[in-house]
Amino acid sequence: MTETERTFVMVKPDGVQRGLIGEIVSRFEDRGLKLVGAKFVRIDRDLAERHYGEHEDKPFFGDLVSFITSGPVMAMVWEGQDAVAQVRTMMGETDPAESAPGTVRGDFGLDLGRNVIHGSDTEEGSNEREIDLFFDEDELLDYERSDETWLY
Ligand code: RTP
Ligand code: MG
Repeated sequence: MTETERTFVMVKPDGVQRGLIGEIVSRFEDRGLKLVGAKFVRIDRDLAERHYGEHEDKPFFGDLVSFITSGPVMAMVWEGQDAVAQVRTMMGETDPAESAPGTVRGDFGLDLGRNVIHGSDTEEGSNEREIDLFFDEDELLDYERSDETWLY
């Protein structure tokens, strides 16, 4: 049984610099997901370290925090049936070189660092944790689209 859920998505600094926000938003809209929150922000070091806290002992942690704080990001919350897994599928693999054409990273990613997009992973609670880090409750909008019969 599929479940309506929310997931946290971010166009990373490289995606913003390359003008890929619209392209990425379009893909999720076309897939039928619903945008329920969005903000264009520059992440500070504290938020970056909390967001990527699971990687704090990894050798790439310093570079990852520097990169994600290097310029503005487009932070979003998307809702739909199995939204977390759907977005992960549409993103591709962590390494663009291993990502299938048709995925965001397979089409636009350059390397492990500059991989354009972040999405919550499927680990239980990751999506809620990341949404809470970036958004207040009143910044997430409940609304009906014109045709809920044909979309989620
Ligand atoms: P993300 O969290 O950014 O959506 O990426 P992900 O789930 O696909 O991959 P994750 O394992 O969570 O890694 C987070 C980010 O760290 C960088 N990374 N570098 N040098 C390395 O071996 C390495 N491994 C991961 C990537 O930029 C990845 O997106
Ligand atoms: Mg991850």
